[in-house]
Amino acid sequence: MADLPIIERPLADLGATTAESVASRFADIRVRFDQQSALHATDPESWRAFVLTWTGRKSGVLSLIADNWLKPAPPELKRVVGQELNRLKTHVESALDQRRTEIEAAAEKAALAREQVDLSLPGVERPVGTRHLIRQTYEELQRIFLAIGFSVVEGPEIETPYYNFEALNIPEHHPARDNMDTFYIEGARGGHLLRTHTSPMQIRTMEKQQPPVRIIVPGKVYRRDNPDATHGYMFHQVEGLAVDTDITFADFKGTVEYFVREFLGPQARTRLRPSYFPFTEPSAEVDATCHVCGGSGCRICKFSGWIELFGAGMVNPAVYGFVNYDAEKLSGFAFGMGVDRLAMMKYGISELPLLFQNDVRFLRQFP
Ligand code: 2U9
Repeated sequence: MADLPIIERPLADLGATTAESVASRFADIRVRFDQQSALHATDPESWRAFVLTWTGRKSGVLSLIADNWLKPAPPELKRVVGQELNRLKTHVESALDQRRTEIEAAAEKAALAREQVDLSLPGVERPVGTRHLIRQTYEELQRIFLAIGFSVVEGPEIETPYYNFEALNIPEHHPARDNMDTFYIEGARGGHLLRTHTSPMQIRTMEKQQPPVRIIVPGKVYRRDNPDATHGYMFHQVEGLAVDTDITFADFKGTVEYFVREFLGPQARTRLRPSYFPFTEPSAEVDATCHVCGGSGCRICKFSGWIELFGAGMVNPAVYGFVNYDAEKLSGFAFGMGVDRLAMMKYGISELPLLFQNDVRFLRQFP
């Protein structure tokens, strides 16, 4: 690339037999170098090639001059050629150094420019997503109960009939046991099942812990329901249990009212409607004034003014027998909430499947 044929031949062939003529040969080389460096200085790629051309160990110009001019130079010229070559080397290397720093500086500047963030430019919106509504609702329920001394325990989704039914006072032949509602794993009724509520974990906790007990148990539960607008075969529950030596119905009612005010706002009023659950006695459905119409009646509350929130009741003493708790000395209350249902109610969602279809157009509405 240097197209410097003269360096292929010894100085003698070029008639450079005096110090002056040697110096002028070298001056030609230097001029050529300066010309070429100016030519190749623009883009890093050709510059690298240019550097190699001049400083290449094997066939670089400087090496060729050393091989063809210095080595064969007659003794009387050796020192002159040597000096000239060193001066040329110094010139070439300092020029290359200076150029390299300029190039690196330019590359650095270009990189900086490339990286330069023009803060005035609008940022690139990276959709970060949000916590799922079920998660948001669950965390709100957790906040409400942790604030009054409840702790959170979680348990296995695969349970035994004993913990999912028997220990909860749901005797053999109780309709809830019907495999209509329950997913049995080994097919045989005696086999394991997918829990239909998180209550088994309350039993497991009482087996391991002496009273007082104040826990909430969140988690997925499974029921063999035909999916429709408000039912799915898997949904999320939060159940709660408080057992101690002096818990009264008033404590139960007070806790329920505290929850409703925290969850729906201080204006929400509570109503307890008698109900039945095998594991609570007395049992109640807890209603709250409709959060849409404030109780005056609207489409959401089917013009009743009331919205059914969750089920609850005083723990049925029969349950204590399964966990060696002394029913004479202890009393407690429990509740069970469908988190999906509460989320739909709170965020005005009419279709349960919307919560699980991962349609960002839907999910994006709830920051
Ligand atoms: C023990 C003792 C009592 C948990 C309770 C309910 C009432 C209830 C339903 C609400 C909506 C299930 O998700 S849902 O379909 N649950 O209404 N659950 S009392 O009572 C217990 C639990 C454990 C040891």
